[in-house]
Amino acid sequence: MATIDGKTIGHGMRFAIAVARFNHFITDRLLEGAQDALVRAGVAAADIDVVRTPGAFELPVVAKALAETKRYDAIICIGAVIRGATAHFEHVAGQCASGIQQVSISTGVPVLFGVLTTDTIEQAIERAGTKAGNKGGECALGAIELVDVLRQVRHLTAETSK
Ligand code: INI
Repeated sequence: MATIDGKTIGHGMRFAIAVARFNHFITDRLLEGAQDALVRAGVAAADIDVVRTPGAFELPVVAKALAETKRYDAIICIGAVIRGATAHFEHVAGQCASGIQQVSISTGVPVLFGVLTTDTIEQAIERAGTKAGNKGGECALGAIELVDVLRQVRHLTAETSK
């Protein structure tokens, strides 16, 4: 029985971070958390590209374009969708989440969901570097782990098909 576990060692890996400008007070903190986590895990700063989108709704199309370049080991999507008085929240959050998942599955490039979906601004602040940590940083470490896991799984498939 084999167990495949990903490590969070990022040496030599290359990442793109797509970050929404909407609610930038929050997304800037998440971006900082993600960049800091990547660099502390051994990723070279020169191997991290940042691309801005207007809002979270546009993250999937940009993630797809980035994935198709084949330049990156993974794409990290960062946004903050905060509930307002209308149903807009549901549309933006839902389409963003399913779009990101679709891009990841259709391209085979890991695309991480570092998008906060909260009821209040306070909840978003808590997750952007205050009492509930920094979800951007957590997402970045998840990206490194997933790259490692997928490398191992893809290698295993090639070996066993011989
Ligand atoms: N975009 C966000 O990233 N977060 C939000 O909370 C948000 N709300 O609530 O409206 C939001 N809307 C903009 C949306 O992502 C698109 O940029 C816009 O609809 C144009 O397509």
